Amino acid sequence: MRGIAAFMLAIFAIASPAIAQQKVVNVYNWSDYIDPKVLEDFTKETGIKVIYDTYDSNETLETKLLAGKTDYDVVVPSATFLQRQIQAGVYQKFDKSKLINLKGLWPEVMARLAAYDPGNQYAVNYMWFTTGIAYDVEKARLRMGGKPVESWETVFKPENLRKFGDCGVYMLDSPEDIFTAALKFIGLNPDSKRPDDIHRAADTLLRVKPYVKKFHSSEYINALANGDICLAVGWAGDSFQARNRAREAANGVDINYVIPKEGALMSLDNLAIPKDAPHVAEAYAFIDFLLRPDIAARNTATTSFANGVLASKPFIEKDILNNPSIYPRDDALRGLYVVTANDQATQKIVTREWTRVKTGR
Ligand code: N2P
Repeated sequence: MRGIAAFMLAIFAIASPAIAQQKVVNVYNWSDYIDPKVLEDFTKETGIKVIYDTYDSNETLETKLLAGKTDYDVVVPSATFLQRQIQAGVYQKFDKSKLINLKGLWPEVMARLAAYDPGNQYAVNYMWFTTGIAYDVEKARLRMGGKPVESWETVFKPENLRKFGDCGVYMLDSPEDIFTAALKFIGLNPDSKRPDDIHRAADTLLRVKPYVKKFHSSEYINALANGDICLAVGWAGDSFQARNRAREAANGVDINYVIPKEGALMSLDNLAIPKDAPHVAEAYAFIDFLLRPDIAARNTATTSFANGVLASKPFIEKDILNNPSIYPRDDALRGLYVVTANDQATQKIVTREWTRVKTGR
């Protein structure tokens, strides 16, 4: 008996280094941006453990990527940031033979992404979406005298936003999303890089700032769902997550989201592998798993964001697929605007002006 025990122990001693070396992938993604069960299923199928960390701003991701080695294997930059980061040498080119599910990608979406990543060499689209206005249907009705929320005027005219001051307004803590909307509202090019224009966008915001409770890019989901706020400039999927959370809580809060009639920013969030990623094979396995049509559909079902896999459409529930604020129809798509990457000098001005908006200095 003792002999067998000793033998078993010896076997364990030999086997344990293999256990300690379990394969892992380090993923850094936006918060509220995946079905958590997808991560479990990936590990079940591949044996690769996912070490998962989240952020809620491109600036946070960029600061880490530019500071040097991160240990991340998969990150999810928005297209404009991706473009600047590609130029900074942050990413490795894809070996497309390692991604069999590339075939299901959405050609139009990848073509839009190619404006930032020519030839689609460094990234594939994960989700795409608009930045618009989320609001509490009943509280907005009372404050708008029955008129619909449909215009950036609700947000950027002080006399309008003022009416929402008492029930709470949040805005994304993201100059790209907010300055471009303000530029559109004042009739300037949302993609303007002119310092004067950026300054005017900041001034527009400073006029409505007294009615903004917080600039934050993830807390608005729960704040809307709980009834703590009644209006947010936010992202489409997050806004519908707020609606779903309120419905689950059956708390009487009804949230809607609108793409303003003047147009809205369309953004693309994309999967990329940093140049110094320690687990490249696992990164490919993870990205390929996310591109599997049934998996992409599950992530859309959980997050209410449109994904970049055209082949996932048959797996997506009709109420999401037919929601034009999530999957805009062709005519609405034409009304959306896109922006290009800021060079470093412009980005500095944007950061300075954004700080002026948030701190008043
Ligand atoms: C996820 C938000 C992702 C959209 N909650 C902004 N990149």
